[in-house]
Amino acid sequence: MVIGITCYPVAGGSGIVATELGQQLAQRGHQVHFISYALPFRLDRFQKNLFYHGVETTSYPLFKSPPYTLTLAARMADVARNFELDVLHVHYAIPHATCAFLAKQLLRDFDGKQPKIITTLHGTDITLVGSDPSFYDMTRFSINASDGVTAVSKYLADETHDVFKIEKEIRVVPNFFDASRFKPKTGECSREEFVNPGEFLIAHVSNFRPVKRTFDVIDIFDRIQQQVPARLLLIGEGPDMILARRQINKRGLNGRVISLGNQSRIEAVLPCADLFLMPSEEESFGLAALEALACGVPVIGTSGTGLVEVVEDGTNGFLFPVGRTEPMAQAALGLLNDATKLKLFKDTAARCARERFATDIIVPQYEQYYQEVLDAG
Ligand code: GMT
Repeated sequence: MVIGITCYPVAGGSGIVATELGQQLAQRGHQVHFISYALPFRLDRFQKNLFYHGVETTSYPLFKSPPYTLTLAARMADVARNFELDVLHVHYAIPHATCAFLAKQLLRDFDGKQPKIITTLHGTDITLVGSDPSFYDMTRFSINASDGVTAVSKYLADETHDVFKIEKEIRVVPNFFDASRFKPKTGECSREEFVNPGEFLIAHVSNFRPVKRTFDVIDIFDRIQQQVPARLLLIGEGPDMILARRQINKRGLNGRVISLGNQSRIEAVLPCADLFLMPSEEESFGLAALEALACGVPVIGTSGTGLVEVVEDGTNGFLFPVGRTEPMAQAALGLLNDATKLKLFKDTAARCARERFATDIIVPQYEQYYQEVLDAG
């Protein structure tokens, strides 16, 4: 198939899933065309069958901000015309599903192949952004106008049906990881780079937005390090990072926190960690948690979110209601203080992740869905 993919190119779950999917599809012989304003974050090396089409963002004094939505739609139509796309797969409803609809309108007079539009919902496009009253109608319209819609968890599909009163089927295709890269022992980095002998390494990866509850991460870690020697490894960047640093200073934790910023290859670092913290307010899936599990790192996170579909509570991690940092820290300590249990959780984490979410299980689900949408005419 010839597949167009549009996503946000910056570090963030939806862009990462789109990029990994494009790479996997290209490996499986499809021709994949990325259309975005910058080269996606993890698309950092040449690969056969993979192409990139940049979108210009032209500024003009009259525009409050450059109308990216319009230039993106025009570029989508252009790529569809030139490469005869079978499918245009957009990740994140706003504005990508709307742009795809516009592109389709631009292609109305085109005699060649008309691409099918598939929208994948990732989470904040529905739970936060999409349900903002000013985005509600446009999001609902764009989902309904897509030829096919997928969501990364049942939790998100249900939420979309509820909030947007969508009647069409939303296919659940969970996120996935490349088992040849995300595994417990890669030999790429060693614990000694982060911790002294006898210390534990607690990791957190996010875009440091309020929804991630960075303060809870620090609070859980603080409680842990008061009981056992430990260091906190922070990966990613975002608006709450400055406040987080202040909090770390205030609690006198400076010497115990290591910050690496955005890393395009977290699989090199994650296997060094003992535990992963994801106490988010909202999480449609929790890709970073899955990548941690795949590297053999148990997860402490929040129940009542899509994490319940990823983390097996009591088996490869523990889930608690949002904000319950005390029991989260106690659960972490329960593992760190029991070497046999920690080893069991680590082994189970990697095994469960591989059995349920490896690329060879999930990517064919996307291929099959593309085919179903194409066959539907
Ligand atoms: O987590 C974020 O805020 C980034 C966001 C995105 O779209 O880039 O992530 C969402 O999509 C990821 C990939 O499907 C999911 O794993 C995350 O759970 C989801 N984030 C939220 O729901 C908060």
